[in-house]
Amino acid sequence: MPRFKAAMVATPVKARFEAVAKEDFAKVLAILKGLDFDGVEVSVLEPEQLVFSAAMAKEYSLEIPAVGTGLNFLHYGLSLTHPDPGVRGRAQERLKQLIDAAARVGAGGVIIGLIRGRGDEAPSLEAAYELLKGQLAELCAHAERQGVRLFLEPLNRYESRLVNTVADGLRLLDEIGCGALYLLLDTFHMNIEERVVEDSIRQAGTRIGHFHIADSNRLAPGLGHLNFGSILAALADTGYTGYVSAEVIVKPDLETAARLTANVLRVATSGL
Ligand code: LER
Ligand code: MN
Repeated sequence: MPRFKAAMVATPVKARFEAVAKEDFAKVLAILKGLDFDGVEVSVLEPEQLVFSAAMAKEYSLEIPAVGTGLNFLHYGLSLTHPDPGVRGRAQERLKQLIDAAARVGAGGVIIGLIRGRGDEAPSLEAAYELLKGQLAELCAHAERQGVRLFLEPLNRYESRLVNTVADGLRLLDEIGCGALYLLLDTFHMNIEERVVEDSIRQAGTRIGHFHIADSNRLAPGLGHLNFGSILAALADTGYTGYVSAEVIVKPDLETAARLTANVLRVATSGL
């Protein structure tokens, strides 16, 4: 039996983000289904796009393990830590709408990635951190009521100064103390920020709610220099049996990127 479920990040939107499958959504679903994937992670702007994606994914019997929200920052500038309370409020509102939509369509969780902001918009990093804590506490209470999980993703320093490492993420989870808040670990960011990727995965342990896989250069696994045998062995050691979702630059083409992901999951987990 496979150890983890397989997904790939895709979007029905003309996204300003490169590590996502942007081809015709039906084509993406057909390719993933053909390669025996279990789910498709969707990156959206509006809740309606999630509802639409979920209806299509259902036709291919694919689950939606997580909903990416960072496009709302990249396209609309919505940030949970923006100095303007109006912008912060709109970010909060959009996330609540996406949590509600995730509950309706049975998606696994909602991602807090870039929508937290870069950390340099508020008067100080400390002020941004405090804003983030308050916003996440409110969002998590809402998510808990809706039966949806929130996935806080440590991001590398070039994308945000707020929560770069697993240790940062665990600290914030402890400070907030909300049962619906989990970590999303991403091997691309971890390769930049962690001392030993495998040690950090073990440290995160049961608080891992979702997992992004990409090679060192953010291409599909196998096209860079990360050791997915030891990374996925560390993930298995935590008892994690959820989704491993490829968030990769789709090169040389979608079918190859998806096939490489499926292969690495099969090979790296065959002895586990
Ligand atoms: C999103 O999952 C992610 O990893 C970020 O790099 C988005 O900017
Ligand atoms: Mn990611």
